[in-house]
Amino acid sequence: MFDKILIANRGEIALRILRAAKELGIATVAVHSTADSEAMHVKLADESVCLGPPSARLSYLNIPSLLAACEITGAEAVHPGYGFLSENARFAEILREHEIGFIGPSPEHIRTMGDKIEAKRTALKLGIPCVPGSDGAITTDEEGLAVAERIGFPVLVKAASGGGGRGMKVARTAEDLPVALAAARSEAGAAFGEDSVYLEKFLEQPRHIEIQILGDGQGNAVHLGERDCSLQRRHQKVWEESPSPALNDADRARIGDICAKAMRDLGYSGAGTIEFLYEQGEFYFIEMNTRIQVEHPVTEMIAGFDLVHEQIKIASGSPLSITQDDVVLRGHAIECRINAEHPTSFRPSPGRISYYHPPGGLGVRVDSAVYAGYTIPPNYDSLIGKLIVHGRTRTEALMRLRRALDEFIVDGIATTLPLHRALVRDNDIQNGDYDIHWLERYLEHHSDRIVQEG
Ligand code: MV4
Repeated sequence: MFDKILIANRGEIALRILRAAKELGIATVAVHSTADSEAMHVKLADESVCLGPPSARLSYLNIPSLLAACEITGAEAVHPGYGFLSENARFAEILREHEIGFIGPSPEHIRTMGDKIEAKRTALKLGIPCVPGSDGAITTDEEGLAVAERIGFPVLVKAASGGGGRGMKVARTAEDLPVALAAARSEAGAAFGEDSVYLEKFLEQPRHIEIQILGDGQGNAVHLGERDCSLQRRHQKVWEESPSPALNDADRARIGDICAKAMRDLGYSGAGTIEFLYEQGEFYFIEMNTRIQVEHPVTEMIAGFDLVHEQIKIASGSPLSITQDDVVLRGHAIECRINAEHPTSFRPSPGRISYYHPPGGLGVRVDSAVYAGYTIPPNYDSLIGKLIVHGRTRTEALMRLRRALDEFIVDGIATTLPLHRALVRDNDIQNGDYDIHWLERYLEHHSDRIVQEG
């Protein structure tokens, strides 16, 4: 096991990783920008190193500074958290060249899954069901038309290097297709500097359901059920839950076993998430994330074990300590993301938190790094905390969530708490009756009321 690790992140996830390391008896090194000198992850770590100025490019993404921080402190491995360098294959490779551990999968697996075309080809080969579409990149309008006619309209043009929905265009007819191809290509080129595109059948009203997996790269892999992340706005998740209100036990076992077997065959090492669209009883692979995700606590609450502990143990060379039979999913968990944003316009609201009172009690977990008197800097993601509740049933989880949201006080800045207080009271949400487009439609109709009642 490692004696000391460096956490190349900030905010709630840096704290989350610190806690896991401390429980395993591992010393911790925090890194920070000059904007984060007063941040909680710096206060709670055993040591800290300032990486550079506020701009992420010059601090949290600064690989030479991170290597120097490892060298100075003697950290044996780096946990990248999510975002920042977590899915940068080159970073994982550089650490390997310097004989520093990377708490995550191999650079090869990160690279494969980072290229959406390569990821899909790999998924297909591993027996994971995919959305019908092109076999690889589309280079001409004629090629695109041939694929579209084979799979049927509407089709979706996607960027191979894509992420966050950028470079995605729908074509409803053959006439739309050349325009969609050109638009997706130019958007992808501008955003990612790489303009390969591919084609898929467009699914009109799916849910977003993802499977959590753990592999040890030594022939073992398990799945930990699914998370339903359909409640999103502009590709930012807002509310996640497990189990999905849409799945039955047979569906879960079927897709879970497919994913676990695929990860064994791939020799995947670490935590990962296989993302699917789910429509009319069928799963369609879209992407794989090779990192710990923001919403991982939802899985932890029903599985009852610590995913970051597992990540650290796997990276240090231990085989998985659990088999699929040891995975028992109990009850229901829901996570609400609390952002320093206006609750309906989602305009960022950095600034000083004048008063802070998180909820507590049975089945309530708050993962956050803020405190009363803390000033949220304007330079980073606006996530300031996550409220996760657990109950024996979905109904119990919803009642507990309503109570916990009503207790939660964050004064001095705008937050998305009022949105969550409205969502937990909504009929469709209570019935589990929502898809990936539900939240944006809801916001069109209910924004005034959310602001008034919040
Ligand atoms: C799709 C789709 C419909 N059909 N693929 C959006 C981002 C990227 N991760 C995948 N995305 C989608 N892919 C096919 N073939 C609809 C979306 C999509 C979406 C997916 C998950 C969660 C929210 C979404 C919002 C809009 C579009």
